[in-house]
Amino acid sequence: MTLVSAAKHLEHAFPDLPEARIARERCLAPWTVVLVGRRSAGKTTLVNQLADTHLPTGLGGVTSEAQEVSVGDVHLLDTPGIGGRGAIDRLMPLVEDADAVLWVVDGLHPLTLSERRVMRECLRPGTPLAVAVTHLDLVDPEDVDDVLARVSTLASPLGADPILRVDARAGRIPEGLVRPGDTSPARRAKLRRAADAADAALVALGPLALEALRSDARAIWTATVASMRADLEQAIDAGLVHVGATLDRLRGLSVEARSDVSKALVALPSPDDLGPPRIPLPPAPARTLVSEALGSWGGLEGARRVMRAHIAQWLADGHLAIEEWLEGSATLADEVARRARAHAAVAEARSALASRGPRGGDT
Ligand SMILES: Nc1nc2c(ncn2[C@@H]2O[C@H](COP(=O)(O)OP(=O)(O)O)[C@@H](O)[C@H]2O)c(=O)[nH]1
Ligand SMILES: [Mg+2]
Repeated sequence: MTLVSAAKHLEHAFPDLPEARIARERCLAPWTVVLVGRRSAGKTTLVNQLADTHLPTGLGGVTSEAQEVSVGDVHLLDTPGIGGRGAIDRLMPLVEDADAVLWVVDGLHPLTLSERRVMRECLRPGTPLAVAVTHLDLVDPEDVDDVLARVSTLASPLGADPILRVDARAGRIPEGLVRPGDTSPARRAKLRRAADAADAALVALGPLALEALRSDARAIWTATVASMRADLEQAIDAGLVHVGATLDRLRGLSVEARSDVSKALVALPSPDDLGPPRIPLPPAPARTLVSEALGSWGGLEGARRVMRAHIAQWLADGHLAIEEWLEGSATLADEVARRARAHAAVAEARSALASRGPRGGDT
């Protein structure tokens, strides 16, 4: 998976997460190619050639501050020349944030010690690095190959590829010079931060809405039935009801309890397609002469037993109804799927970041 598709995955999974959007935007943003090299190597001339601009060059036009110029989806950043004090401090932040670096090397002074030292300090490992060797028209044609060989020997250990001969003032600039691949460590670092933020956001979302809702709903139902049972037990203890009357009372109370529970459940934070659950009422007691007679003979203990059995059954029926109520919600099912996709997207983005070698190629 490319960096960009990893970023898109992340954003798709977290449409509401600004970090994911920012990472995607950064990964799709124009490439920043930073031109570095000694003063008068031909950086600004090269930028003018590539971007069809007229920035001042030569001795009268020494670049004193970094300047950005756009060429299609690439931003070229022209920089002051390496040389003098403070070059590392000036270049480091620019090079660190670069998607690619174009090292402009003056073929008349190919890769001085200070130039190589600055580059070694500033370059992040893995940053695509191309080298353009200029001024070769002023080099004795017999020495050109030696110059290029020297540049190759000294720049290759820093990861330079390709190393091309360029006349900055005329002719076409080879494409490969400013077209970095999908390899920028700066972008990878940004995407890694976005994946971390997405992970943190997933954790902050807490358990799935479904789980929280289920446990809240179960708690409300259990508490309602328990309080009803306590009321009935009180009535039985006070000798107010025998078996038959217990069942009547149970039914009356359960109508109230069911309506209370429905109100409480509908008020829970839940997707809006979740109407009230269909909690059944306890079955109506069979009223026969025999049961009436048994009821009045059963005494308080009999009333308690009957009441407990009915309540236990009703409690279980209610839990079942709540499960069905939750499972029937399309919005909740969507939320469950969305979370699963989000987890998968973060994992994919992470493996896309991990599966590429230091130079960015698939390993
Ligand atoms: N002969 C020759 N002159 C070049 C070449 N590249 C750049 N120059 C000249 O070198 C001078 C310095 O170029 P400039 O772009 O200002 O260098 P910078 O300091 O790296 O930005 C300018 O006068 C350019 O015209 C080249 O390949 N051959
Ligand atoms: Mg310049």
